[in-house]
Amino acid sequence: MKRRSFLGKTLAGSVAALLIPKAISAQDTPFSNKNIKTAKGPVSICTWQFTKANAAAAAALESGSDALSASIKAAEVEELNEKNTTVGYGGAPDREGNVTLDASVMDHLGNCGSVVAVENIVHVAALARDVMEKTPHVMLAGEGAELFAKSLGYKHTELLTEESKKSWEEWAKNSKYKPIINIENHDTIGVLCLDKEGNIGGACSTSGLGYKMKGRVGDSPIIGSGLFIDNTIGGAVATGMGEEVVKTVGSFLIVELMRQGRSPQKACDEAINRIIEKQGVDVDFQVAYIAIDKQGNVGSSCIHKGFTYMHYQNGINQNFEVNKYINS
Ligand code: SD4
Repeated sequence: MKRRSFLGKTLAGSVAALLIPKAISAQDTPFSNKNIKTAKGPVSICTWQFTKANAAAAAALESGSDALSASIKAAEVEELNEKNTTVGYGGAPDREGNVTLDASVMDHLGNCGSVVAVENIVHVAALARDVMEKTPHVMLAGEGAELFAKSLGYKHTELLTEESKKSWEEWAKNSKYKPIINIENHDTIGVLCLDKEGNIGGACSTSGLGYKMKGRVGDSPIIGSGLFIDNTIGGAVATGMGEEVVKTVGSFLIVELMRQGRSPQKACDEAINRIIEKQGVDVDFQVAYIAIDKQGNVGSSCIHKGFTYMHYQNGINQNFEVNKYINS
């Protein structure tokens, strides 16, 4: 059997090892649900260095918000951030110049909702929740999702900013279609929260691949791929090349591996390993996962160096760099 070694995380700042999230010391012993003790304080984690977004989730959790509402608060920060070209307003368009957004949410009861290829609506994570709560369905796509949003009073917003239009026009000069998600060009927000009640909820929001084919859908709105939560076990969320996440049903896989006794860290490593085993280590795309268990232990793994995530607990909101996965 191959021994997988993962170099763990180094703090992006110069904070002592004591502050490293518990994932590193998490045990890999199988556990039975009745023995689970939840973390003392609430925990929120999110992909990338979205400090403000994670702080928004943390503030909500500290004031008693449920995990799903807090996760959506974090997603909303990035959906409004026009500098983030992979989420919401200012997101990169498809190759025809249309910005289309994907999002999903899941709560502690196992309910979920998602929206796919939505235009003209900024807050698609909240919209995914509305699909979950106000319709008998799980997914709404395209125009139907937009009409539903408008029927609820969501405002019409032109999502293509001057800046992203300029970049797209530049790209369109050659319109070379090579959709690659590497280290530099993606910033999807995936959030997982553990609230004061010990419940887990999460959200994921993205504009997907920049200059994608019209109609292309990634992993983010696919429950089990971009996001999955089982409140008795934990949750996971993905960022990176969605096609590879979908092929391995990554987030569901991580939660199931945690159910079998793996720590969030080992479960994330294994999900990355499933991709690398098929594709080799020299792939030019990036995939990264973050995961949390019922006790508040967290883990994260990615194919290439360059991925970071935010972790909040007990008043400390920090960014952690994840070393690239090493299979030895
Ligand atoms: C997708 N996973 O649509 C998303 C892209 C992404 O940061 O994560 N970008 O495939």
